[in-house]
Amino acid sequence: MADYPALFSPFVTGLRKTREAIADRIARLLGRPGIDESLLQELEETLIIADLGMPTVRRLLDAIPPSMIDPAELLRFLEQQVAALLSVPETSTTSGRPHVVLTAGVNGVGKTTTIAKLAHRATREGQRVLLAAGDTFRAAAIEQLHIWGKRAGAEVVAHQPGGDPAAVVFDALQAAQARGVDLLLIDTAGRLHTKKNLMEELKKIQRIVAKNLPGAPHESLLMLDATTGLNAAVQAREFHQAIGITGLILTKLDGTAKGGAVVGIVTELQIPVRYVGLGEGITDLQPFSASAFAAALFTADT
Ligand SMILES: Nc1nc2c(ncn2[C@@H]2O[C@H](COP(=O)(O)OP(=O)(O)OP(=O)(O)O)[C@@H](O)[C@H]2O)c(=O)[nH]1
Ligand SMILES: [Mg+2]
Repeated sequence: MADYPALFSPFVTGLRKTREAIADRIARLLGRPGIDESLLQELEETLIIADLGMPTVRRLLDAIPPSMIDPAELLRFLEQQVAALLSVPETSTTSGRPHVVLTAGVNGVGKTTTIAKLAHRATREGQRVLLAAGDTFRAAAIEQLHIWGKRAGAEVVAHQPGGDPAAVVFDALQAAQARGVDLLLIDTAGRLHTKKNLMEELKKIQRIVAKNLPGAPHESLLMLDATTGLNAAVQAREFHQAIGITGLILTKLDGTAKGGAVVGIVTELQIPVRYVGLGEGITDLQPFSASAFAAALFTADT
């Protein structure tokens, strides 16, 4: 399988830990003379180790054509199936100028870092980018956004710590329109999906945006920490119910052996993954590719 284009994909690097956890097993499967019960059992264990989750694992195993006899063919089949599962239909995101992106997620998942990465990508393309410091909870959060803004070449609109995030967002929207900004990224405080008042606050932010710029927010992105594995799906369901998530960003994929959880999460939620975070640096963000991801998961040797 050495001629896989995926070998050159950043997903191979990003999925290193996940791949290390299953690569030996994949190689062993490939070395088998044919497909039998014990191979299928080993395959099941391998997929569970990668954290695809039982429903997805069952679904994949059930889809294997009984006539299939070659293990290499089987792995290619699985790769295609996983790529198909990850290719959920695009959500209806609109565009506008400024293009407004609301971000959300539980504490510490990597929202602010990811906003910096997104800002960096956009400024490098020549876009004018504004960041709204909607996390007014901690003074450090505002300071952090200023630092990232400088690095990314983006402007920042912030209020005093403890202020109303919706008011910051209102000001940022005005500023974005007045200054001819292309992209407005709204940072928000981390919040547990179980805290009703904090979820209401998020809804309020979204309402303020919609009221002041029809059609916005154009995207509501949920950041999920990939190291949480399949548990992230629980958070996603609640956030989706509150604000209607248009896309997912899986952060810290570099730090987990549970990268396969992405398959389970996407299959369950039917929300597309837009980007994955592959490190702490400002350039460590990659647009998600279902086929590259699936290939990286099932390629034994690099
Ligand atoms: N390895 C790795 N670390 C990451 C990635 N993304 C973010 N981090 C780290 O995760 C930690 C938290 O990142 P933040 O961006 O502050 O997370 P946050 O969601 O804004 O946190 P709160 O605002 O406190 O809820 C930092 O140490 C980041 O460097 C990633 O893709 N890979
Ligand atoms: Mg933050």
